[in-house]
Amino acid sequence: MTEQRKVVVPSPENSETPLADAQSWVTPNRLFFVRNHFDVPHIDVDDWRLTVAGCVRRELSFDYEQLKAFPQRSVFSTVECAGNGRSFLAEKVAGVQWGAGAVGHAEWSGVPLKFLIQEAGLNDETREIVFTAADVGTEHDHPAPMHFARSMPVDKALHADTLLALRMNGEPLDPLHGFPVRLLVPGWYGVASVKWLTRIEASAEAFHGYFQSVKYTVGRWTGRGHADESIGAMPVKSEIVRPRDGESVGVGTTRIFGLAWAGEEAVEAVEVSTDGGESWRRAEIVGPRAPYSWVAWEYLWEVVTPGDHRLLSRAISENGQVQPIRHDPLRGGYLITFSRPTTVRVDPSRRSHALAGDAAALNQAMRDMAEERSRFRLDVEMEFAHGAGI
Ligand SMILES: Nc1nc2c(c(=O)[nH]1)N[C@H]1C(S)=C(S)[C@@H](COP(=O)(O)O)O[C@H]1N2
Ligand SMILES: [Mo]
Repeated sequence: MTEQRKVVVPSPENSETPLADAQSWVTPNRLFFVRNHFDVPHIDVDDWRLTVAGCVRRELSFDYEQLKAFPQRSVFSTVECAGNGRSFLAEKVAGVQWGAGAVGHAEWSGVPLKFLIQEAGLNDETREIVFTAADVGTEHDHPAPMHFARSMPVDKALHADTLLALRMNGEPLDPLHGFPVRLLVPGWYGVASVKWLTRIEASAEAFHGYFQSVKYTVGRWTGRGHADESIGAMPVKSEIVRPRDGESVGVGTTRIFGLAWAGEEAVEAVEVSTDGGESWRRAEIVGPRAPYSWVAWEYLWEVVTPGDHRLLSRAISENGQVQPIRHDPLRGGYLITFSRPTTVRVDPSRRSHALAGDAAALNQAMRDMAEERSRFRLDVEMEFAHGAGI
C-alpha cells in the first residue's frame, strides 16, 4: 500500500489524512493529519517540564516521568482542523487550502487535566486556563515571535474527558503530534488541543492570544451588532469518502461509504441524497455511536439511469443539529461543514455489484479495538490517588 499523508504545505508540515483510503474506525498514527503553524520544536525530554501556575494555591512543575506515573484515562475522539475543507469554498479564503482530510479519529490516553489543576488548587477568581506551547514563530500579520498559546473556559478544562495526552492509539506521541504532552479537548476543533505543552496558567482575565482572537474566530450577529467569537466545539458534519468526486461507476448497486461526526455529541443519523438534494434516505451507521467519535456509514445505491448524478450526505446529531447545505459566510474560512456534492458518472456499459466490503471490515476492526480498549478504563470516574508521583 502506498498510503501516506497528503502534504498540503511541506514546511512546516501541514498534511492530510488520506481519507479516500480509510479502512478503519481509528486513524493510524502515521496517516493522521498534521497541522503545524511553526516548526516542530526541539524538546529534550530530560529538560522538559510542565508548569501549572497563575491563580492557584501552589505552583507545580512536573517532568515526563511524573506525568506517566499519574492515573491515566483513555478517550476516543475525532480531531478536525477548523479550516478543513477550505479549498472547497466558492469564494477563496486565505489560509492553508485544505481538502477534506484535515481530520482523524484516535484513542487518546493520558492524565485528566482536572487532576493536575486540582493538585494545584484553583482560586475562585479564575476565569480561564491558558495553555502555552514550546513552538515559536511569526505570522505575516504578527512579525514579533510568539509561542503557540490558547485558553479554555474552566468548565471544559475541568471536564473528566479533557486530557493531557501522552499516548495516541497506544503509542507515545510522535513529535509531529506534540511529544511529550499535548492537550486533548474532545469534541472541540483541533486548535484547542495544544501540542508540546509547557505551561498551564489559571487566569482571572480573558486571554486574547493570536490563535483565538486574530485567527480561529467566526462572526456572529448579537443584539448589539456583529461580534467575533473564538471557535470551540465542532458542529455536525459528514463526508462521502467513496465513490470519489468524478468517479465512474456501473449500473446496478454502488456502495456509498462515508464518515460523520458531531463534536461533543454523538451522531444520530446520516441521510443520503442521490438526486442533488431533492430527496433524502437514511444511510446505515456502522459500529458504535458515541460522543466525540466519528461514525462510519454506508448506503447501497441502486441506479439504472446512465449519466451524471449528484450525491450528497447530511448528518444529524443526537440533539437535533442538522448539517447545513450551504456555507454560512459569517464563518469565513472556518467551520466548513456544508454538504459538498460528489458527482458520479454512471456508465451504462458496466455493472456494479456492491458486496459486503467496507462495513464488514470496519466491524471487525471495531471488535478488535473494543478488546484493546480495556487498556485504560474509559467509562468509570477515576479515584485519584492523592499526591501520587509528586
Ligand atoms: N503547539 C501547537 N499546538 C497545536 C498547533 C500548533 O501549531 N502548535 N496546531 C493546532 C491545530 S490548528 C490543530 S488542527 C491541531 C492538529 O493536531 P495534529 O497535528 O496532531 O493533527 O493541533 C493544534 N495544536
Ligand atoms: Mo486547526
